[in-house]
Amino acid sequence: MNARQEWVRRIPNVIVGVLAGAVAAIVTALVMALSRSWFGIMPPPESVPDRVAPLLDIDTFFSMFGTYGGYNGLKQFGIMSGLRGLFTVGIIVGVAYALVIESRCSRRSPRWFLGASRPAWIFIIGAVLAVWIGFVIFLWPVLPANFIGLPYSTSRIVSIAALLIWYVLFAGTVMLVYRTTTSRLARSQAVTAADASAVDTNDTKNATTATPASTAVAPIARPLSRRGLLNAAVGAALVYPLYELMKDFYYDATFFYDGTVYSGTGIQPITPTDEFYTVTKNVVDPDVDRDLWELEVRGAIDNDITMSFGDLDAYEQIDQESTLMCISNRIGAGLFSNANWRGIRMRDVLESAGVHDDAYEVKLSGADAFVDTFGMDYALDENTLLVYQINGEPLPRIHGYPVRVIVPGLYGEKNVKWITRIDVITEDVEGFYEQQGWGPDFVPPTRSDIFAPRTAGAGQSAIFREEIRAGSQVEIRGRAFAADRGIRSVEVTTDDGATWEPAEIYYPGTDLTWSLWRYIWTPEEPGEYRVYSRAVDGTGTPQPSEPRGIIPQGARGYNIVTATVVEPLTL
Ligand SMILES: Nc1nc2c(c(=O)[nH]1)N[C@H]1C(S)=C(S)[C@@H](COP(=O)(O)O)O[C@H]1N2
Ligand SMILES: [Mo]
Repeated sequence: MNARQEWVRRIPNVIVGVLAGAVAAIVTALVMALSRSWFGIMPPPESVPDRVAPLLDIDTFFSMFGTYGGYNGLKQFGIMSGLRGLFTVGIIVGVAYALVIESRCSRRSPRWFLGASRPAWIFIIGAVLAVWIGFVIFLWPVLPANFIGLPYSTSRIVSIAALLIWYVLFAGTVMLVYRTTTSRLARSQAVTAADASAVDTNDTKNATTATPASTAVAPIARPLSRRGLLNAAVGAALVYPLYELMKDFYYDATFFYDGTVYSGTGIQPITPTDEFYTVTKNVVDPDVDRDLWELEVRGAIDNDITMSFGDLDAYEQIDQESTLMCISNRIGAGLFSNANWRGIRMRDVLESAGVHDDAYEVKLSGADAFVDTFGMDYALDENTLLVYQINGEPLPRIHGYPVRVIVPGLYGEKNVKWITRIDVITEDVEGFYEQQGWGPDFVPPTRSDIFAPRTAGAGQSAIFREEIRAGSQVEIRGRAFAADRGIRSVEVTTDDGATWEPAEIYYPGTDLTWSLWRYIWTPEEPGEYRVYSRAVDGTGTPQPSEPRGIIPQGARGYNIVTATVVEPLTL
Protein backbone atom coordinates (compact mmCIF):
# COMPACT_ATOMS: atom_id res chain seq x y z
CA MET A 1 0.00 0.00 0.00
CA ASN A 2 1.19 3.52 -0.66
CA ALA A 3 1.08 6.29 1.87
CA ARG A 4 -2.26 7.65 0.68
CA GLN A 5 -3.97 4.31 0.86
CA GLU A 6 -2.46 3.73 4.22
CA TRP A 7 -4.17 6.92 5.39
CA VAL A 8 -7.47 6.12 3.75
CA ARG A 9 -7.40 2.72 5.43
CA ARG A 10 -7.02 4.47 8.77
CA ILE A 11 -10.06 6.69 8.42
CA PRO A 12 -12.40 4.27 10.23
CA ASN A 13 -9.82 4.01 13.02
CA VAL A 14 -9.67 7.79 13.31
CA ILE A 15 -13.47 7.93 13.44
CA VAL A 16 -13.44 5.39 16.24
CA GLY A 17 -10.76 7.53 17.93
CA VAL A 18 -13.13 10.52 17.77
CA LEU A 19 -15.92 8.37 19.17
CA ALA A 20 -13.69 7.05 21.96
CA GLY A 21 -12.49 10.56 22.85
CA ALA A 22 -16.00 12.00 22.86
CA VAL A 23 -17.49 9.18 24.96
CA ALA A 24 -14.55 9.41 27.38
CA ALA A 25 -15.04 13.17 27.66
CA ILE A 26 -18.73 12.67 28.50
CA VAL A 27 -17.98 9.97 31.08
CA THR A 28 -15.25 12.15 32.62
CA ALA A 29 -17.42 15.27 32.65
CA LEU A 30 -20.16 13.27 34.37
CA VAL A 31 -17.84 11.90 37.04
CA MET A 32 -16.32 15.37 37.52
CA ALA A 33 -19.79 16.84 37.99
CA LEU A 34 -20.63 14.13 40.55
CA SER A 35 -17.33 14.73 42.37
CA ARG A 36 -18.14 18.44 42.50
CA SER A 37 -21.65 17.81 43.68
CA TRP A 38 -20.96 15.12 46.30
CA PHE A 39 -17.44 15.93 47.48
CA GLY A 40 -17.03 19.60 46.56
CA ILE A 41 -13.96 18.94 44.41
CA MET A 42 -13.27 21.64 41.81
CA PRO A 43 -12.99 20.08 38.31
CA PRO A 44 -10.75 21.62 35.61
CA PRO A 45 -13.52 23.30 33.58
CA GLU A 46 -14.13 25.32 36.75
CA SER A 47 -10.61 25.49 38.19
CA VAL A 48 -8.77 26.52 35.03
CA PRO A 49 -10.82 29.74 34.54
CA ASP A 50 -10.56 30.35 38.29
CA ARG A 51 -6.78 30.01 38.08
CA VAL A 52 -6.59 32.30 35.05
CA ALA A 53 -8.88 35.08 36.38
CA PRO A 54 -6.34 36.66 38.77
CA LEU A 55 -3.71 36.56 36.00
CA LEU A 56 -5.77 38.96 33.87
CA ASP A 57 -5.05 42.64 34.31
CA ILE A 58 -7.97 44.81 35.42
CA ASP A 59 -8.51 46.39 32.01
CA THR A 60 -8.73 43.01 30.27
CA PHE A 61 -10.97 41.75 33.07
CA PHE A 62 -13.37 44.70 32.67
CA SER A 63 -13.31 44.64 28.87
CA MET A 64 -14.28 40.95 29.13
CA PHE A 65 -17.23 42.03 31.31
CA GLY A 66 -18.24 44.17 28.35
CA THR A 67 -17.80 41.34 25.84
CA TYR A 68 -19.48 38.57 27.81
CA GLY A 69 -22.15 40.46 29.72
CA GLY A 70 -20.75 41.38 33.11
CA TYR A 71 -19.01 39.24 35.73
CA ASN A 72 -21.74 36.63 35.47
CA GLY A 73 -21.50 36.43 31.68
CA LEU A 74 -17.75 36.06 32.00
CA LYS A 75 -18.18 33.24 34.53
CA GLN A 76 -20.51 31.39 32.16
CA PHE A 77 -18.07 31.92 29.34
CA GLY A 78 -15.28 30.51 31.55
CA ILE A 79 -17.22 27.34 32.36
CA MET A 80 -18.35 26.83 28.77
CA SER A 81 -14.76 27.28 27.54
CA GLY A 82 -13.64 24.76 30.14
CA LEU A 83 -16.19 22.21 28.93
CA ARG A 84 -15.32 22.88 25.29
CA GLY A 85 -11.66 22.44 26.22
CA LEU A 86 -12.39 19.10 27.89
CA PHE A 87 -14.17 17.83 24.75
CA THR A 88 -11.54 19.21 22.37
CA VAL A 89 -8.65 17.70 24.31
CA GLY A 90 -10.68 14.50 24.72
CA ILE A 91 -11.18 14.09 20.99
CA ILE A 92 -7.55 14.98 20.23
CA VAL A 93 -6.36 12.32 22.66
CA GLY A 94 -8.83 9.78 21.20
CA VAL A 95 -7.55 10.40 17.66
CA ALA A 96 -3.92 10.38 18.79
CA TYR A 97 -4.57 7.06 20.50
CA ALA A 98 -6.06 5.61 17.31
CA LEU A 99 -3.05 6.78 15.28
CA VAL A 100 -0.54 5.43 17.78
CA ILE A 101 -2.21 2.04 18.11
CA GLU A 102 -2.45 1.78 14.30
CA SER A 103 1.13 2.86 13.65
CA ARG A 104 3.47 0.37 11.98
CA CYS A 105 5.63 -0.14 15.01
CA SER A 106 2.58 -0.60 17.20
CA ARG A 107 1.21 -3.25 14.85
CA ARG A 108 4.40 -5.21 15.14
CA SER A 109 4.47 -5.22 18.92
CA PRO A 110 2.56 -7.63 21.11
CA ARG A 111 -0.78 -6.77 22.56
CA TRP A 112 -1.32 -6.32 26.26
CA PHE A 113 -4.37 -5.76 28.33
CA LEU A 114 -7.32 -4.07 26.54
CA GLY A 115 -5.92 -5.10 23.20
CA ALA A 116 -3.43 -2.24 23.24
CA SER A 117 0.14 -2.59 22.04
CA ARG A 118 3.13 -1.51 24.07
CA PRO A 119 3.45 1.84 22.21
CA ALA A 120 -0.26 2.46 22.83
CA TRP A 121 0.18 1.81 26.55
CA ILE A 122 3.26 4.01 26.69
CA PHE A 123 1.35 6.76 24.90
CA ILE A 124 -1.69 6.58 27.17
CA ILE A 125 0.28 6.34 30.41
CA GLY A 126 2.58 9.13 29.26
CA ALA A 127 -0.39 11.30 28.31
CA VAL A 128 -2.13 10.73 31.66
CA LEU A 129 1.02 11.48 33.64
CA ALA A 130 1.90 14.54 31.58
CA VAL A 131 -1.60 16.00 31.84
CA TRP A 132 -1.87 15.14 35.52
CA ILE A 133 1.49 16.60 36.49
CA GLY A 134 0.93 19.63 34.27
CA PHE A 135 -2.43 20.34 35.90
CA VAL A 136 -1.11 19.81 39.43
CA ILE A 137 1.63 22.39 38.76
CA PHE A 138 -0.60 24.88 36.97
CA LEU A 139 -3.53 24.55 39.37
CA TRP A 140 -1.38 24.41 42.52
CA PRO A 141 -2.74 27.63 44.09
CA VAL A 142 -6.39 26.58 43.64
CA LEU A 143 -6.02 22.91 44.61
CA PRO A 144 -7.00 23.65 48.26
CA ALA A 145 -10.49 24.54 47.02
CA ASN A 146 -13.14 22.31 48.45
CA PHE A 147 -16.71 23.50 48.21
CA ILE A 148 -18.09 21.34 51.01
CA GLY A 149 -15.35 22.66 53.28
CA LEU A 150 -12.85 19.85 53.74
CA PRO A 151 -9.91 21.21 55.73
CA TYR A 152 -7.34 23.12 53.67
CA SER A 153 -4.47 20.61 53.74
CA THR A 154 -6.73 17.61 53.14
CA SER A 155 -8.37 19.41 50.23
CA ARG A 156 -5.19 19.78 48.25
CA ILE A 157 -4.47 16.05 48.48
CA VAL A 158 -8.06 15.23 47.58
CA SER A 159 -7.87 17.51 44.52
CA ILE A 160 -4.60 15.96 43.35
CA ALA A 161 -5.99 12.43 43.76
CA ALA A 162 -9.21 13.40 41.98
CA LEU A 163 -7.29 14.76 38.99
CA LEU A 164 -5.46 11.46 38.66
CA ILE A 165 -8.65 9.43 38.99
CA TRP A 166 -10.44 11.57 36.38
CA TYR A 167 -7.61 11.27 33.87
CA VAL A 168 -7.18 7.52 34.41
CA LEU A 169 -10.92 7.14 33.97
CA PHE A 170 -10.72 9.16 30.77
CA ALA A 171 -7.86 7.09 29.38
CA GLY A 172 -9.51 3.83 30.39
CA THR A 173 -12.72 4.84 28.63
CA VAL A 174 -10.84 5.79 25.45
CA MET A 175 -9.13 2.38 25.44
CA LEU A 176 -12.29 0.47 26.21
CA VAL A 177 -14.39 2.20 23.55
CA TYR A 178 -11.61 1.82 21.02
CA ARG A 179 -11.10 -1.82 21.89
CA THR A 180 -14.77 -2.74 21.69
CA THR A 181 -15.29 -0.92 18.42
CA THR A 182 -12.40 -2.46 16.54
CA SER A 183 -12.90 -6.01 15.50
CA ARG A 184 -10.16 -8.54 16.02
CA LEU A 185 -12.15 -11.55 14.91
CA ALA A 186 -12.48 -10.29 11.37
CA ARG A 187 -8.77 -9.68 11.24
CA SER A 188 -7.68 -12.49 8.98
CA GLN A 189 -10.45 -11.94 6.45
CA ALA A 190 -9.64 -8.25 6.51
CA VAL A 191 -6.01 -8.89 5.76
CA THR A 192 -6.92 -11.04 2.82
CA ALA A 193 -9.23 -8.35 1.54
CA ALA A 194 -6.58 -5.68 1.99
CA ASP A 195 -3.98 -7.75 0.22
CA ALA A 196 -6.35 -8.54 -2.62
CA SER A 197 -7.17 -4.91 -3.19
CA ALA A 198 -3.49 -3.98 -2.97
CA VAL A 199 -2.81 -6.14 -6.01
CA ASP A 200 -4.94 -3.81 -8.11
CA THR A 201 -2.66 -0.91 -7.33
CA ASN A 202 0.74 -0.01 -8.69
CA ASP A 203 2.21 -0.86 -5.37
CA THR A 204 2.63 -4.50 -6.27
CA LYS A 205 5.98 -4.73 -4.56
CA ASN A 206 4.54 -4.03 -1.20
CA ALA A 207 1.58 -6.26 -1.76
CA THR A 208 3.67 -9.24 -2.68
CA THR A 209 6.31 -8.81 -0.02
CA ALA A 210 3.99 -7.98 2.85
CA THR A 211 4.11 -10.72 5.37
CA PRO A 212 0.90 -11.61 7.14
CA ALA A 213 2.63 -10.86 10.45
CA SER A 214 3.19 -7.17 9.69
CA THR A 215 -0.32 -6.37 8.44
CA ALA A 216 -2.41 -8.98 10.15
CA VAL A 217 -2.41 -7.19 13.48
CA ALA A 218 -4.22 -4.17 12.06
CA PRO A 219 -7.66 -4.37 13.66
CA ILE A 220 -10.63 -3.27 11.65
CA ALA A 221 -12.37 -0.28 13.12
CA ARG A 222 -16.10 -0.51 12.78
CA PRO A 223 -17.73 2.73 13.81
CA LEU A 224 -21.04 1.61 12.33
CA SER A 225 -21.02 -1.86 13.82
CA ARG A 226 -23.40 -2.91 16.60
CA ARG A 227 -20.71 -2.21 19.19
CA GLY A 228 -19.82 1.12 17.65
CA LEU A 229 -23.42 2.21 17.80
CA LEU A 230 -23.77 0.81 21.32
CA ASN A 231 -20.79 2.85 22.48
CA ALA A 232 -22.19 5.95 20.82
CA ALA A 233 -25.57 5.26 22.44
CA VAL A 234 -24.03 4.88 25.91
CA GLY A 235 -22.18 8.18 25.42
CA ALA A 236 -25.35 9.88 24.22
CA ALA A 237 -27.38 8.44 27.11
CA LEU A 238 -24.89 9.82 29.65
CA VAL A 239 -25.44 13.31 28.30
CA TYR A 240 -28.82 13.30 30.04
CA PRO A 241 -27.60 12.89 33.68
CA LEU A 242 -24.78 15.30 32.83
CA TYR A 243 -27.33 17.81 31.60
CA GLU A 244 -29.43 17.34 34.75
CA LEU A 245 -26.39 17.93 36.99
CA MET A 246 -25.41 21.01 34.99
CA LYS A 247 -28.95 22.29 35.40
CA ASP A 248 -28.71 21.84 39.19
CA PHE A 249 -25.42 23.75 39.20
CA TYR A 250 -26.98 26.44 37.06
CA TYR A 251 -29.83 27.04 39.50
CA ASP A 252 -27.40 26.94 42.41
CA ALA A 253 -25.01 29.34 40.66
CA THR A 254 -24.06 32.80 41.81
CA PHE A 255 -25.52 34.33 38.61
CA PHE A 256 -28.72 35.05 40.48
CA TYR A 257 -27.17 37.11 43.27
CA ASP A 258 -23.59 38.11 42.50
CA GLY A 259 -23.52 41.90 42.35
CA THR A 260 -26.61 42.39 44.55
CA VAL A 261 -26.59 46.00 45.74
CA TYR A 262 -28.14 47.64 48.78
CA SER A 263 -29.48 50.96 47.58
CA GLY A 264 -32.66 52.93 47.06
CA THR A 265 -34.66 55.28 49.28
CA GLY A 266 -35.34 52.59 51.89
CA ILE A 267 -31.78 52.28 53.19
CA GLN A 268 -31.78 51.50 56.91
CA PRO A 269 -28.95 51.88 59.41
CA ILE A 270 -28.54 48.09 59.63
CA THR A 271 -28.91 46.23 56.34
CA PRO A 272 -31.37 43.34 56.62
CA THR A 273 -29.35 40.14 56.14
CA ASP A 274 -31.17 39.05 53.00
CA GLU A 275 -30.56 42.45 51.40
CA PHE A 276 -26.85 42.61 52.23
CA TYR A 277 -24.78 43.31 49.12
CA THR A 278 -22.87 40.36 47.60
CA VAL A 279 -19.77 39.86 45.52
CA THR A 280 -18.16 36.50 44.78
CA LYS A 281 -15.58 35.23 42.31
CA ASN A 282 -17.29 31.83 42.17
CA VAL A 283 -19.64 30.27 39.66
CA VAL A 284 -21.17 28.14 42.42
CA ASP A 285 -20.36 29.26 45.96
CA PRO A 286 -19.11 26.89 48.66
CA ASP A 287 -21.76 25.10 50.67
CA VAL A 288 -19.64 24.26 53.67
CA ASP A 289 -20.47 21.42 56.05
CA ARG A 290 -19.84 22.95 59.47
CA ASP A 291 -18.93 19.56 60.96
CA LEU A 292 -16.18 19.03 58.37
CA TRP A 293 -14.95 22.61 58.62
CA GLU A 294 -11.67 23.41 60.33
CA LEU A 295 -9.59 26.54 60.54
CA GLU A 296 -5.87 25.87 60.17
CA VAL A 297 -3.40 28.47 61.46
CA ARG A 298 0.12 27.89 60.17
CA GLY A 299 3.34 29.64 59.28
CA ALA A 300 5.55 31.94 61.35
CA ILE A 301 4.01 30.93 64.68
CA ASP A 302 5.09 28.84 67.67
CA ASN A 303 2.12 26.47 67.77
CA ASP A 304 0.07 25.38 64.81
CA ILE A 305 -3.62 25.64 65.52
CA THR A 306 -6.37 23.56 63.98
CA MET A 307 -9.77 24.51 65.29
CA SER A 308 -13.22 23.15 64.73
CA PHE A 309 -16.34 25.27 64.81
CA GLY A 310 -16.94 24.38 68.47
CA ASP A 311 -13.46 25.61 69.40
CA LEU A 312 -14.56 29.18 68.62
CA ASP A 313 -16.33 29.11 72.00
CA ALA A 314 -12.99 29.06 73.79
CA TYR A 315 -12.31 32.67 72.80
CA GLU A 316 -13.93 35.88 73.95
CA GLN A 317 -17.11 36.49 71.96
CA ILE A 318 -17.27 39.91 70.30
CA ASP A 319 -20.28 41.78 68.96
CA GLN A 320 -19.38 44.46 66.48
CA GLU A 321 -21.31 46.62 64.09
CA SER A 322 -19.30 47.44 60.98
CA THR A 323 -19.76 48.38 57.36
CA LEU A 324 -18.44 46.42 54.41
CA MET A 325 -17.82 47.90 50.98
CA CYS A 326 -16.45 46.49 47.72
CA ILE A 327 -13.55 48.24 46.00
CA SER A 328 -15.66 48.39 42.82
CA ASN A 329 -18.42 50.35 44.51
CA ARG A 330 -18.91 53.49 42.44
CA ILE A 331 -19.76 56.70 44.25
CA GLY A 332 -23.48 56.56 44.91
CA ALA A 333 -23.75 52.80 44.18
CA GLY A 334 -24.76 50.03 46.57
CA LEU A 335 -21.97 47.41 46.84
CA PHE A 336 -22.08 48.55 50.41
CA SER A 337 -23.86 47.36 53.58
CA ASN A 338 -23.80 47.57 57.36
CA ALA A 339 -24.43 44.76 59.84
CA ASN A 340 -23.96 43.48 63.38
CA TRP A 341 -21.40 40.71 63.42
CA ARG A 342 -20.55 38.22 66.13
CA GLY A 343 -17.29 36.33 66.32
CA ILE A 344 -13.85 36.22 67.88
CA ARG A 345 -10.82 38.43 67.43
CA MET A 346 -8.23 37.26 64.94
CA ARG A 347 -5.70 38.74 67.36
CA ASP A 348 -6.73 36.36 70.16
CA VAL A 349 -6.20 33.35 67.89
CA LEU A 350 -2.85 34.64 66.63
CA GLU A 351 -1.68 35.44 70.14
CA SER A 352 -2.49 31.94 71.33
CA ALA A 353 -0.45 30.66 68.34
CA GLY A 354 2.54 32.88 69.26
CA VAL A 355 3.41 35.04 66.25
CA HIS A 356 7.12 35.27 65.36
CA ASP A 357 8.85 38.66 65.19
CA ASP A 358 9.52 38.37 61.45
CA ALA A 359 5.82 37.96 60.61
CA TYR A 360 4.92 40.37 57.80
CA GLU A 361 1.30 39.65 56.94
CA VAL A 362 -1.45 37.07 57.09
CA LYS A 363 -2.48 35.13 54.02
CA LEU A 364 -6.12 34.12 54.30
CA SER A 365 -7.67 31.34 52.21
CA GLY A 366 -11.31 30.42 51.75
CA ALA A 367 -12.91 27.07 50.92
CA ASP A 368 -13.10 28.38 47.33
CA ALA A 369 -9.29 28.89 47.31
CA PHE A 370 -9.83 32.66 47.26
CA VAL A 371 -6.73 34.24 48.80
CA ASP A 372 -6.15 37.65 50.26
CA THR A 373 -3.59 39.18 52.55
CA PHE A 374 -3.17 42.05 54.98
CA GLY A 375 -0.43 43.31 57.27
CA MET A 376 0.09 42.23 60.87
CA ASP A 377 -1.17 45.65 62.02
CA TYR A 378 -4.62 44.74 60.67
CA ALA A 379 -4.35 41.10 61.70
CA LEU A 380 -3.66 42.14 65.31
CA ASP A 381 -6.16 45.02 65.35
CA GLU A 382 -8.87 44.52 67.95
CA ASN A 383 -11.57 45.15 65.32
CA THR A 384 -10.46 42.38 62.97
CA LEU A 385 -12.74 39.42 63.58
CA LEU A 386 -13.49 35.87 62.56
CA VAL A 387 -17.29 36.04 62.55
CA TYR A 388 -19.95 33.35 62.47
CA GLN A 389 -23.09 35.45 62.89
CA ILE A 390 -24.66 38.37 61.07
CA ASN A 391 -27.52 40.29 62.68
CA GLY A 392 -28.01 37.51 65.24
CA GLU A 393 -28.29 34.65 62.71
CA PRO A 394 -25.69 32.18 61.46
CA LEU A 395 -23.87 33.62 58.43
CA PRO A 396 -25.83 32.72 55.30
CA ARG A 397 -24.01 30.53 52.80
CA ILE A 398 -23.44 33.42 50.40
CA HIS A 399 -21.82 35.58 53.08
CA GLY A 400 -19.27 32.97 54.12
CA TYR A 401 -20.86 30.25 56.26
CA PRO A 402 -19.66 29.08 58.68
CA VAL A 403 -16.89 31.63 59.37
CA ARG A 404 -15.57 34.69 57.55
CA VAL A 405 -13.13 37.52 58.19
CA ILE A 406 -14.28 41.06 59.01
CA VAL A 407 -11.54 43.69 58.74
CA PRO A 408 -13.26 47.07 59.04
CA GLY A 409 -10.41 49.28 57.80
CA LEU A 410 -10.09 47.65 54.37
CA TYR A 411 -12.15 47.04 51.24
CA GLY A 412 -14.56 44.09 51.02
CA GLU A 413 -12.24 41.70 49.19
CA LYS A 414 -9.98 41.46 52.24
CA ASN A 415 -12.95 40.12 54.21
CA VAL A 416 -12.38 36.51 53.16
CA LYS A 417 -15.50 34.35 53.26
CA TRP A 418 -15.63 30.60 54.06
CA ILE A 419 -12.19 30.95 55.68
CA THR A 420 -10.30 27.67 56.22
CA ARG A 421 -6.71 28.77 56.62
CA ILE A 422 -4.55 31.56 58.03
CA ASP A 423 -0.87 31.51 57.07
CA VAL A 424 1.34 33.93 58.97
CA ILE A 425 3.94 34.78 56.34
CA THR A 426 7.20 36.69 56.27
CA GLU A 427 7.06 38.18 52.78
CA ASP A 428 4.44 39.90 50.63
CA VAL A 429 1.93 37.75 48.77
CA GLU A 430 -0.72 39.22 46.47
CA GLY A 431 -4.37 38.34 46.82
CA PHE A 432 -6.81 37.29 44.07
CA TYR A 433 -7.73 40.81 42.94
CA GLU A 434 -4.40 42.38 43.86
CA GLN A 435 -2.76 40.11 41.25
CA GLN A 436 -4.99 41.74 38.62
CA GLY A 437 -3.49 45.08 39.62
CA TRP A 438 -5.98 46.38 42.19
CA GLY A 439 -4.49 48.41 45.02
CA PRO A 440 -1.84 48.54 46.39
CA ASP A 441 -3.80 50.74 48.80
CA PHE A 442 -6.94 48.97 50.04
CA VAL A 443 -8.04 51.65 52.50
CA PRO A 444 -11.35 53.23 51.42
CA PRO A 445 -11.18 57.03 51.15
CA THR A 446 -13.91 58.98 52.94
CA ARG A 447 -17.06 59.29 50.84
CA SER A 448 -20.66 60.40 51.06
CA ASP A 449 -23.61 59.93 48.75
CA ILE A 450 -27.30 60.71 48.34
CA PHE A 451 -29.99 58.03 48.20
CA ALA A 452 -33.21 60.04 48.68
CA PRO A 453 -35.24 61.38 46.97
CA ARG A 454 -34.92 58.64 44.36
CA THR A 455 -31.84 59.10 42.20
CA ALA A 456 -30.63 57.65 38.91
CA GLY A 457 -27.03 57.34 37.79
CA ALA A 458 -23.99 57.49 40.02
CA GLY A 459 -20.84 59.46 40.66
CA GLN A 460 -20.70 63.00 39.36
CA SER A 461 -23.65 62.76 36.97
CA ALA A 462 -26.64 61.53 38.98
CA ILE A 463 -30.11 63.03 38.86
CA PHE A 464 -33.18 63.09 41.08
CA ARG A 465 -35.74 61.02 39.24
CA GLU A 466 -38.69 63.16 40.25
CA GLU A 467 -39.24 66.81 39.62
CA ILE A 468 -39.27 68.98 42.69
CA ARG A 469 -41.78 71.80 43.14
CA ALA A 470 -40.39 75.19 44.05
CA GLY A 471 -41.38 76.11 47.60
CA SER A 472 -41.83 72.49 48.75
CA GLN A 473 -39.71 70.87 51.44
CA VAL A 474 -37.42 68.15 50.18
CA GLU A 475 -35.79 65.71 52.58
CA ILE A 476 -32.41 64.81 51.13
CA ARG A 477 -30.84 61.73 52.73
CA GLY A 478 -27.56 60.01 52.24
CA ARG A 479 -24.76 57.94 53.73
CA ALA A 480 -21.22 58.80 54.67
CA PHE A 481 -18.44 56.30 55.23
CA ALA A 482 -14.80 56.49 56.24
CA ALA A 483 -13.73 52.84 56.74
CA ASP A 484 -12.58 52.59 60.39
CA ARG A 485 -12.12 56.34 60.88
CA GLY A 486 -15.74 57.29 61.63
CA ILE A 487 -17.73 60.28 60.40
CA ARG A 488 -17.53 63.59 62.27
CA SER A 489 -19.80 65.76 60.14
CA VAL A 490 -21.54 66.08 56.79
CA GLU A 491 -22.35 69.26 54.87
CA VAL A 492 -24.59 69.77 51.87
CA THR A 493 -24.51 72.20 48.99
CA THR A 494 -27.47 72.93 46.72
CA ASP A 495 -25.70 75.58 44.65
CA ASP A 496 -22.80 73.61 43.20
CA GLY A 497 -20.43 74.29 46.08
CA ALA A 498 -20.94 78.05 46.49
CA THR A 499 -22.35 77.58 49.99
CA TRP A 500 -22.38 74.59 52.35
CA GLU A 501 -24.91 73.86 55.09
CA PRO A 502 -24.54 71.30 57.87
CA ALA A 503 -26.57 68.11 57.46
CA GLU A 504 -28.18 66.36 60.42
CA ILE A 505 -26.60 62.99 61.19
CA TYR A 506 -29.63 60.93 62.18
CA TYR A 507 -27.71 57.68 62.47
CA PRO A 508 -24.12 58.19 63.62
CA GLY A 509 -23.20 54.49 63.97
CA THR A 510 -19.64 53.95 65.22
CA ASP A 511 -16.16 54.62 63.91
CA LEU A 512 -16.47 51.34 61.99
CA THR A 513 -19.77 52.06 60.29
CA TRP A 514 -21.40 54.41 57.91
CA SER A 515 -23.41 57.35 59.18
CA LEU A 516 -26.77 58.29 57.73
CA TRP A 517 -27.62 61.98 57.32
CA ARG A 518 -30.45 64.23 56.19
CA TYR A 519 -30.91 67.78 55.06
CA ILE A 520 -34.16 69.65 54.53
CA TRP A 521 -34.03 71.72 51.39
CA THR A 522 -36.65 74.25 50.27
CA PRO A 523 -35.78 75.43 46.79
CA GLU A 524 -37.42 78.83 46.18
CA GLU A 525 -36.97 79.22 42.42
CA PRO A 526 -37.47 76.84 39.49
CA GLY A 527 -34.31 75.77 37.72
CA GLU A 528 -31.54 73.16 37.75
CA TYR A 529 -29.52 72.69 40.91
CA ARG A 530 -26.41 70.64 41.59
CA VAL A 531 -26.80 69.04 44.99
CA TYR A 532 -24.06 67.15 46.83
CA SER A 533 -22.53 66.41 50.20
CA ARG A 534 -19.11 66.32 51.75
CA ALA A 535 -18.11 64.42 54.86
CA VAL A 536 -15.34 64.94 57.38
CA ASP A 537 -13.91 61.77 58.90
CA GLY A 538 -13.18 61.11 62.56
CA THR A 539 -9.63 62.38 62.21
CA GLY A 540 -10.91 65.75 60.92
CA THR A 541 -9.93 65.13 57.30
CA PRO A 542 -12.50 66.19 54.69
CA GLN A 543 -13.48 63.76 51.98
CA PRO A 544 -11.41 64.15 48.80
CA SER A 545 -13.24 66.18 46.15
CA GLU A 546 -11.10 65.16 43.17
CA PRO A 547 -13.05 62.40 41.36
CA ARG A 548 -11.37 59.05 40.79
CA GLY A 549 -12.74 55.89 39.18
CA ILE A 550 -12.86 52.50 40.89
CA ILE A 551 -9.68 51.25 39.16
CA PRO A 552 -7.30 50.48 40.80
CA GLN A 553 -7.85 51.73 44.36
CA GLY A 554 -11.56 52.45 44.62
CA ALA A 555 -13.64 55.48 43.72
CA ARG A 556 -13.74 58.85 45.37
CA GLY A 557 -15.20 62.31 44.73
CA TYR A 558 -18.60 63.88 45.24
CA ASN A 559 -21.90 62.26 44.38
CA ILE A 560 -23.31 65.16 42.35
CA VAL A 561 -27.08 64.95 41.87
CA THR A 562 -28.85 67.33 39.53
CA ALA A 563 -32.29 68.49 40.72
CA THR A 564 -34.90 69.89 38.36
CA VAL A 565 -37.08 72.31 40.28
CA VAL A 566 -40.36 73.27 38.58
CA GLU A 567 -43.03 75.94 39.23
CA PRO A 568 -45.27 75.24 42.23
CA LEU A 569 -48.74 73.91 41.57
CA THR A 570 -51.24 76.76 41.37
CA LEU A 571 -54.93 76.02 41.69
N1 LIG B 1 -13.66 33.30 49.86
C1 LIG B 1 -14.05 34.45 49.26
N2 LIG B 1 -14.09 35.55 49.99
C2 LIG B 1 -14.46 36.72 49.44
C3 LIG B 1 -14.77 36.81 48.06
C4 LIG B 1 -14.72 35.61 47.30
O1 LIG B 1 -15.00 35.57 46.09
N3 LIG B 1 -14.35 34.45 47.94
N4 LIG B 1 -15.13 38.02 47.51
C5 LIG B 1 -14.66 39.21 48.24
C6 LIG B 1 -15.21 40.46 47.78
S1 LIG B 1 -14.57 41.11 46.34
C7 LIG B 1 -16.11 41.18 48.53
S2 LIG B 1 -16.56 42.75 48.07
C8 LIG B 1 -16.71 40.62 49.76
C9 LIG B 1 -18.22 40.59 49.66
O2 LIG B 1 -18.79 40.00 50.81
P1 LIG B 1 -20.35 39.77 50.87
O3 LIG B 1 -20.77 39.02 49.65
O4 LIG B 1 -20.66 39.04 52.13
O5 LIG B 1 -21.00 41.14 50.87
O6 LIG B 1 -16.26 39.31 50.02
C10 LIG B 1 -14.90 39.10 49.74
N5 LIG B 1 -14.52 37.81 50.24
MO1 LIG C 1 -15.28 43.32 46.22
